[in-house]
Amino acid sequence: MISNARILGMLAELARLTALDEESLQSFKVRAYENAINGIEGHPSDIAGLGQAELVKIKGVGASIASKIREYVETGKVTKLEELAARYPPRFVELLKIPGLGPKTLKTLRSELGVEDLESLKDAVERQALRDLPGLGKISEEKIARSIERLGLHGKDRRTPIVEAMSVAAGLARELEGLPGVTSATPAGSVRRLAETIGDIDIVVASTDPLPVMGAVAGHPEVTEVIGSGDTKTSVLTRSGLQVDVRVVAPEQLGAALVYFTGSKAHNVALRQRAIDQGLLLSEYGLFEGESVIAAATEADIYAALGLELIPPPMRENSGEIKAAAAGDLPHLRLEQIRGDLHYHTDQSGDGRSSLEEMVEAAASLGYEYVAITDHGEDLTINGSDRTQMREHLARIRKLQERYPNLRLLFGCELNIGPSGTLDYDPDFRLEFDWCVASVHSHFDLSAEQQTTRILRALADPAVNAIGHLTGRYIGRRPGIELNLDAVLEGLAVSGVALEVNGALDRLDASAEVIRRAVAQQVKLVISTDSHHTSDLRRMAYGVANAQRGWAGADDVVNTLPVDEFVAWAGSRR
Ligand code: DGT
Ligand code: CA
Ligand code: CA
Ligand code: ZN
Repeated sequence: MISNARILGMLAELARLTALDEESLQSFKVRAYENAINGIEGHPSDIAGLGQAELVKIKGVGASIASKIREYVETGKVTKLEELAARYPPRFVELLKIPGLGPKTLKTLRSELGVEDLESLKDAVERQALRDLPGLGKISEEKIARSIERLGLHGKDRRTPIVEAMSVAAGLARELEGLPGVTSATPAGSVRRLAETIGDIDIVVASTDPLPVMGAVAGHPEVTEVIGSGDTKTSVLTRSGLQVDVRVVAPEQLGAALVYFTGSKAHNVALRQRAIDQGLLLSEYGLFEGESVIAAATEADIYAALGLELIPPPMRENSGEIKAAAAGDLPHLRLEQIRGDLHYHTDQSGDGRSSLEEMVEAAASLGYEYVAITDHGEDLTINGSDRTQMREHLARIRKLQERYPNLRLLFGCELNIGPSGTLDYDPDFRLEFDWCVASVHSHFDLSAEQQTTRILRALADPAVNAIGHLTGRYIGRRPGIELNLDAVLEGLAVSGVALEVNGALDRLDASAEVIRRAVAQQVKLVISTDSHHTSDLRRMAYGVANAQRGWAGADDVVNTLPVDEFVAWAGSRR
């Protein structure tokens, strides 16, 4: 069965190529694809089995898109997409990721300078050929040159941001799980450890029958090239240029294979040494004493046989976790311990895509005890709400609260931190909110000193409970603001303002490194999804994983608190 994720990938590709073709990211057709994507993301079940008439009932899906979905499900292809892909090969489309290069500019570069891929673009930049083209100039040329460097798009060590790799890995694993003989398919390697960027995707499949898995991977419609294949291992390249290694292992050896292929390599080496010190041998097939198997089926068995607590994958970087696990000192944090989400937009925000009612229902269905609705404040002009709008919004939240006796709705706001650390509204109005997260959304180029002063001033405000996405980075696309981190962490620790662990995979902000330093300085953390759509709620799992990667335990995380304690804590600075 074709997953919704794959259909969404097909539509996103259509949107991207159509934008290129029509030289506009805003054309009617592009928006139609985006609306369909929104609608399908919100759809609760698989849509591959739906007919034309049922498909058009999904919000945002019209007749033309519905028939493309049917074509894709029935034939594995979409004629329109094939046509566009022939004119715009992946190596050309990839250039769209470079900030400053829109569809219009790209078309000009292609027709005027023969730019077809990154190599020819770099040549053109080096020849200083861009500056003489209409609409470009010297400044744009330099900006594009810097973007190319920053993206690291060139060469063999090109790494892919986790947000892209995760969706490919998770989608493929889900499809492989549907094959005969397969008992599980798990993304391993750096994806499972939640590294920020990914070299290649590794998937470990447990099955009694490797053959159908090998066939499905090599013949996958997203695969453009098979790099290598054997009885139990296949390596392929996807349409977007990602390498995927799939390995099939016997179900009774799954634990050993997962430990091995999850890595990191440095963690494996240290683990193997520990085995040797105990007179044992650890391999991808199991933990052995001579010829006999000591442990192999589960990861927990292997770690236990080595005298260790089970180490969560995000911590497996050989940075002290083996020693801590041996001493029983690992921090403990599980997704199930999270009792509420505290960064949460509705369509009250210009960029929110689900209604208040939908968002609250989604939080309730996860069993949360509390949720803070944090739509943008008035300073974010297109997206924000003024006082009157916020008061009306509050009235709707209070009314809705009556229907949810077991879910506390907090009236919140995402305040915008201005360039000098000022916040939206005035001090009294800000205190009307139950919960505020304050974040940077602009002025990324100020000096580290200015940014530090800016954040410290914002967190001194008594209405502020947390600092959202601390650096404002987008992994692989935009570097974060520079900061004096020690000063900021100390400010947080002293004021009792929490540091947000933002679960959006393109942000992962604060980074694991910053989280680890924050935990060491006893800064409180809040793990949030920054949801703009009901389908974003699943980011909580990534937030928890990144907090684990930063060695956070449940005690460090305020949204593990029961509702009354949490509300008391949130109000304590007011
Ligand atoms: P990546 O792909 O560069 O983002 O990073 P990983 O960690 O996914 O590395 P990858 O794909 O080369 O290998 C997957 C896992 O396989 C790795 O995390 C640990 C294991 N592995 C690979 N090569 C070695 C090795 O030479 N020795 C040991 N002990 N383990 C290895
Ligand atoms: Ca890998
Ligand atoms: Ca690999
Ligand atoms: Zn937000």
